[in-house]
Amino acid sequence: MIKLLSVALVAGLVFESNQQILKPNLVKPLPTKLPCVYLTHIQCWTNWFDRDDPSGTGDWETLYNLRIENPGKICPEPIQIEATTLSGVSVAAAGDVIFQNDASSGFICRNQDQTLKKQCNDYRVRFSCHPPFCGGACWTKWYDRDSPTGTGDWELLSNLKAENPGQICDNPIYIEAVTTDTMTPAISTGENFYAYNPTVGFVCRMEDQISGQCLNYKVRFGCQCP
Ligand SMILES: [Ca+2]
Ligand SMILES: [Ca+2]
Repeated sequence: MIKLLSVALVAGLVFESNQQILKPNLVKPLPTKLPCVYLTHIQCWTNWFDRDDPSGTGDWETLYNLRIENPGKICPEPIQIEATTLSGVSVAAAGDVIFQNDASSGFICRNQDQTLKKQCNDYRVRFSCHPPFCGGACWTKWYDRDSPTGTGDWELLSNLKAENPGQICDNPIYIEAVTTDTMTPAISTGENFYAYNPTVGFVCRMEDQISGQCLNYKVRFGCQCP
């Protein structure tokens, strides 16, 4: 669920002029040498893992063993761990004494630590991760090539690519535009945009505004992670 929410959060920044969200699966892979920033506020959960049961000394869901048994399925540096019983009951509600429960080493419930019964519950664990493990986008730096002094603020992808060779992927999947002074999202300024999509870029024309003026915007592009 969190993975879906995270993707929706990023995709929500992307609007064609007709407000349709672009599909990221139409994009070619990025050359690996392009500069890239991963947005660290994006997080996703791995699958649930249940490698052990409490019949021996306890329920050992250690990160070390999980990595060996599930190669590539857990990111190098998990941020959080979540453990529940196999039926979904939280650790706190299950009431067992837990020996270890952290994102750097995993989860252990030892039978010897339980006072009121002989065995731990059977637990499953999952870990939260950042991009690029989550998929999601790899972001360029911010660009502000124009100011709204002529006909408007023109931050076209074609111009930005020509002026910044090798910095922007061939087919960006997301675009984000904010004002240069207060970082206000473009969609919150109330101005009308002639273009605002990751294929064309961003344009605010004076003639489309009631005030006859545009704010100054900067843009960045989200590319498929290498
Ligand atoms: Ca288990
Ligand atoms: Ca600008």
